[in-house]
Amino acid sequence: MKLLFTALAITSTIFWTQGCASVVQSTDNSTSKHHDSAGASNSHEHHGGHSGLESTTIAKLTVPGKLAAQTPVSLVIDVQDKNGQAIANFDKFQEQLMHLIIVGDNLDTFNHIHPTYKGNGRFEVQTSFPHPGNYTLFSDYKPGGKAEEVSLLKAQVPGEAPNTPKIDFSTTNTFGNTLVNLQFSQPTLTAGKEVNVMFNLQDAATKEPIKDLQPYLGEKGHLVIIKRTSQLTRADYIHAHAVKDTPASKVHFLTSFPQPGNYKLWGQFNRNGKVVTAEFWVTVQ
Ligand SMILES: [Cu+2]
Repeated sequence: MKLLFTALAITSTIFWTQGCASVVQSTDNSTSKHHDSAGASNSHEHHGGHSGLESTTIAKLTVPGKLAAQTPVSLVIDVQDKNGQAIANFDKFQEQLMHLIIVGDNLDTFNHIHPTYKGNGRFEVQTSFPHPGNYTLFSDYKPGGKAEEVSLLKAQVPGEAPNTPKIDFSTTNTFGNTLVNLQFSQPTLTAGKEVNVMFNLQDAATKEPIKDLQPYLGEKGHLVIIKRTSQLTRADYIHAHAVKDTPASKVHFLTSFPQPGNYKLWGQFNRNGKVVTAEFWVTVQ
C-alpha cells in the first residue's frame, strides 16, 4: 500500500459510573461532569441517546492522503476494544450502525453522516470539510449487545480558519422551505433541569403548519446539542430523542443541559424525503 496514512486522532476512553455519571476523557484536560439528560438511571438497560454506563471501546480515525477544505475525502474509523482488538459486531440503532456528527470546533458547521461498515471493526465514509480549521467528530455506535457509545475524534484541515461568527439567539428562522420556531417548556433554561425543546414547523411560503413530515431515521426528528467550549469533549455532546404523539408539525425533545453556557442545537426533520436542518443557539444558566 502506497497511500500515506495520517493518523489524525486517537481519543475517547470514557468511563461512566452508574447513576450520576462523571466523565473522564483520555485526551483532554476537561473534568466536566455530565448528567444523563434522560435522567440518570441505575439500570443497565439503555434506550439510546446517551452513552452507556461504561465505554469499552476506542475509535481511531485515519485519513488517506492530505486533508483540504472542500475536497472529498474518505474517513476511515476503526473501533477496537481496549486491547486493540477489532470490534466485529455492531447493533443498529436509529436505522444505522454508526452515526457520525462532524462540527467545526466553533460550532459553525454541522454534518450528520452514516459511515458504511466494512467489517472487522472498520467504518468508512466520504465527506468533505467546508473550510480550514479544527473539527470534532462524534462517532456514535453500539458494540454488539452493549450500550451506545460516543467516541470523540479530531481532524485538522490546514489553512486559515474563518472568523467565528457572532452567536445569534433568535428563536425563529427559515431553513430552506421551512420556517422553524423554537420554544422551551421553561422561560429560562437552567443547567441540570429537564426541559421540553419544541420545534414548530411551518411552510416558509404559506406559513401553514407543514403536513409532509415523515420519519427520519425511524423517529419524528433528531436533535443534536453541543456546548460551546474551547476544547470540545464527549460531555459537550447531547443526542436527544423525539417525543412521540405530538401534532404533525411539531417535534418535541425531552432533554437537559448539563452545565451553564451557550449551546447550539441542530434539529433535523424529514419533509417528504428531504432533510431540513434547523440550527439555533441557546444560553443556559
Ligand atoms: Cu445518524
